[in-house]
Amino acid sequence: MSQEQARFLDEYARKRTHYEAIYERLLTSAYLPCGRFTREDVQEKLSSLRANRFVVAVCGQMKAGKSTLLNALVFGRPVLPSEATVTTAKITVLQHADREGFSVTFYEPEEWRELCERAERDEGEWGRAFRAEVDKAVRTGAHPETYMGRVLPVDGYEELMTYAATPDLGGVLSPYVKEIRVDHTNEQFKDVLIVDTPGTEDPNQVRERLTKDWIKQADAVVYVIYASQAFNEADIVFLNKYLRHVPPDGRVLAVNKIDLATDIEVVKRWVASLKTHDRPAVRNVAGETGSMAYVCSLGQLISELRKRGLPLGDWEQEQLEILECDGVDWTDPEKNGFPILRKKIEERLLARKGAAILRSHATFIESVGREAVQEMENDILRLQEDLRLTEMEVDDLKKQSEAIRSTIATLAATIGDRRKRLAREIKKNIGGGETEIHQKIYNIFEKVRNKILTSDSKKVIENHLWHLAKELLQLKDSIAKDLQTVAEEVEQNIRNFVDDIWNIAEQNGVTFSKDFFLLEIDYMTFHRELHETITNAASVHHIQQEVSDSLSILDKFLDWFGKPKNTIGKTYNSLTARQEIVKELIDRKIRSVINECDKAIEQLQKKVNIALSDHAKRCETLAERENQAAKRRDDLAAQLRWKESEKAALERWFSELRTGVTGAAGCERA
Ligand SMILES: Nc1nc2c(ncn2[C@@H]2O[C@H](COP(=O)(O)OP(=O)(O)O)[C@@H](O)[C@H]2O)c(=O)[nH]1
Ligand SMILES: [Mg+2]
Repeated sequence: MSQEQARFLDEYARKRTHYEAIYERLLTSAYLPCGRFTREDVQEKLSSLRANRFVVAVCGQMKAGKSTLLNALVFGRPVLPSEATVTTAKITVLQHADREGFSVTFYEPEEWRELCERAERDEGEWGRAFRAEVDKAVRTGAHPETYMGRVLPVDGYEELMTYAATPDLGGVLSPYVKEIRVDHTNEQFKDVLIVDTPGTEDPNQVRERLTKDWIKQADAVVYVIYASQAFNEADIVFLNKYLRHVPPDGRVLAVNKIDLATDIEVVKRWVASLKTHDRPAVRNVAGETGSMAYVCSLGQLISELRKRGLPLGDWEQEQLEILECDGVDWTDPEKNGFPILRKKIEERLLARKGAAILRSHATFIESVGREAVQEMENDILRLQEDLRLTEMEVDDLKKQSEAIRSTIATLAATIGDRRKRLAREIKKNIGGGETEIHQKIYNIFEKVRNKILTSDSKKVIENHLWHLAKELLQLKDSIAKDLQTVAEEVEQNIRNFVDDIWNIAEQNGVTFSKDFFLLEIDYMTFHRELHETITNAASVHHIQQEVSDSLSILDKFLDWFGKPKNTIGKTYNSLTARQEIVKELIDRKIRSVINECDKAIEQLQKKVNIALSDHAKRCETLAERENQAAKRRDDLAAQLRWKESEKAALERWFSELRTGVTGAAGCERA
């Protein structure tokens, strides 16, 4: 292999690995699908790159030495059998594997039917032979139906002969076999499928079709010619018929058995003369002389056997003696032309397909890359826009909830304040009145008690009692008035309290829920009720009653005046008790007013709290939304960062790839 070829092979292997890595990365990345490319497309490309093999089709007339040439080239020992007859010839596919082995493929049922029909009609040698061999096979009990369409592994060369040799030599199943697969371990042909086709002008139309298919997909075709009859009619016909469509850089013409040519120079002159031949068909073929290799396959095969230290069998020994007859050492590669043949095959394979494979993958990867980058750019734009909107949303939500929070705080503070003030005021008004009233009652009673104890004039006592009665009546009025004032003040305070809430709410743009409006209606009801409570208390009906009760006690006291001292003492005590009752009664009234007020205010506070808690809930929802939006924003930002870095990586990656593409094209030119 030339240095250049070796370099290219290295380059090919390197790029192939590189592209495989790219496909793998694409498949594990989030780029796919992108544009018109799906994961499956990429997967398919990767499989094709992995499975990609060069195909070399070897053709030529029967006995031209195709199998011998391949044995020398690929195995270095005789592995491919020499088929003896046209019926038993098989298409043999050589492929690289971890270890050597064989398998056979039988004809498909339809192919077999087609063959049988054809053989029925064929009156020539092939038809007769085919029918005879099938009869023989059937007679041994090997019925075709058992085998058609199957692929069987073969255990060793001996068994292979059952399928490959002529029925005479034990190849009972040979007529049923369409194709033989041979696994070899020659690293040099790791990526190459080599097909040994049976001769040209094959009467077996199924086999001929398969041969044609192989030639069609071949990257290089090696046409083997028997030197001593080079370019006979059959060669000209085949070359014109099948190889015209194979580009010249895909063909190698191997002129074999040069040891048998009387004079190789005569052959070469003959080949050269073909260029000016009268027949265009011959001239066409002559155009190929540039890709000719003159070889002695047998010589090379023996040399390979020796190189491997394998013993020569009787047949090889015999052949060697024949080869040595003319005094030329055909086992010498310099003489047997194999290095040139090898080089030509490699050149054709690598130049034609190697670069094409790399180019096709590079182009594919570039298109995927372009679309991926494009898609990523679109994604990035979309993400940027999303991010902008989300950021705005976060800001807006934050502002909204801040406004509500501050409103609630202000309201809560004001309401708390107000409530305290209101409670203080009520206490002050009523509480103040309470001590005053007590004091007054105490004074009045005290005065009377003193008079009673110190005076002995009935007139004077009577007089004092009258005073007492008058003062009590006055007191009654004054209590009534006091309580009336308290009621008004309380009402005013509550009115202020509610107004405050409304004002603060209005100033802060708080919209209260429907509940809050209902609340206002409640306030009205509450006002009325409170007013009534206070007025009822202030009407001091009961106080009046008590006072008049006291007066009647005093009346009785007057009646009893002049009675023994102990009666006076009793009356005196009962007056004192009466004083306590009046005091207690007034106390109760006042306490109940204060309680009522407190209760009412507490209720009011509760309702305001409910309204505010609605607000607080709204605020919580807003905060939750803000959190979510912020999370979305962070996600978007992270995604955006990731996309941007991925895009940069992709671009870097594809720019490296472009350099690779230029490399492949360069190799192709080389
Ligand atoms: N003298 C000579 N005989 C050869 C050479 N190559 C092949 N043969 C013989 O030619 C015959 C046919 O070879 P084979 O490889 O089976 O031809 P195929 O039908 O084209 O596959 C065999 O007997 C080979 O030993 C060669 O280079 N020199
Ligand atoms: Mg053969």
